[in-house]
Amino acid sequence: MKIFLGDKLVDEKDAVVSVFDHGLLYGDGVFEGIRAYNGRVFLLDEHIDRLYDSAKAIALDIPMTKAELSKAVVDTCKANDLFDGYIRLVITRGKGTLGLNPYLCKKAEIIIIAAKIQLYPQELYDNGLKIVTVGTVRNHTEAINPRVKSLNYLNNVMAKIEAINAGCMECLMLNPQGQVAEASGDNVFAIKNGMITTPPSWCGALEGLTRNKVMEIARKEGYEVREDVMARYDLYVADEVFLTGTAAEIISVVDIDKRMIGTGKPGKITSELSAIYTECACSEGTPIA
Ligand code: PXG
Repeated sequence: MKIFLGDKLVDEKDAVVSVFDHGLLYGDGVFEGIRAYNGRVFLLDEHIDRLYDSAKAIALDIPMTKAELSKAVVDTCKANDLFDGYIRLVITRGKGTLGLNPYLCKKAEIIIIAAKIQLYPQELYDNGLKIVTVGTVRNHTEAINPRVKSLNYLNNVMAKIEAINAGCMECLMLNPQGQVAEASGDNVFAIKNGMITTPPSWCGALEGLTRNKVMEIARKEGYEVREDVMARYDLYVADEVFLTGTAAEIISVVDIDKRMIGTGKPGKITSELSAIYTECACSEGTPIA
């Protein structure tokens, strides 16, 4: 496998970073998870824009232009003959000292891995996911804003641990006010009487690109779509609940905290949106070859 590291493609065995890299020492950095479908990188410009916004929010200078970085992503796919897969784009603060001070890190490190991902088995797409609310509260927006896709994912990892310990593969995270934020690695939507609702990002959700695409598709299909404060109650009594993410795509939730959602089967509107999403993903994007 070829990995993009710093400013060039190298063999996987040579793709090593310093133990003094602040990405490792402090989770100091930002990242994107990107998908390629059918020889195209889906939503590449949107991912690059979000990455630069995340970097700006943590005062991290990415030592490349957006155009150069986009080209590096496409080149990494090409070098690995990856036309369908998952791309992890990571920017760390770079090599520094053992102290926190990020200003002592001379140059941010750029890492691009083009590989495969499968989060959930097909069975769960067919039958839906069971989730629980976890005690780990989503980061306060003035601690680390969840809109920053940072390398510091312990908040999400702690939530995931609780989910798995409870026999679930995903979970529901609330913000410090007790409002619905998102799942550990996905955004959450509810549908009630044909109205589609998802929490606004200020409630502690990453502004997911799958989320944005699904909102765009749903509006085009004539559905009313709102970003609104949500309580767990709104999810419990919804007709349909689903999660969205680059890796997971769209997956139905059929059980939350032992409340059956809707009929207990993936819902009609979710399936309709999911089919259109797949169509878009397979036909739009930046060509690799
Ligand atoms: N919320 C969070 C906290 C995420 O990490 C999403 C929402 C969905 O955003 P996009 O832009 O992908 O629609 C994410 C991204 C995993 C894993 O292993 C999940 C993500 C990233 C990295 C790993 O579950 N999801």
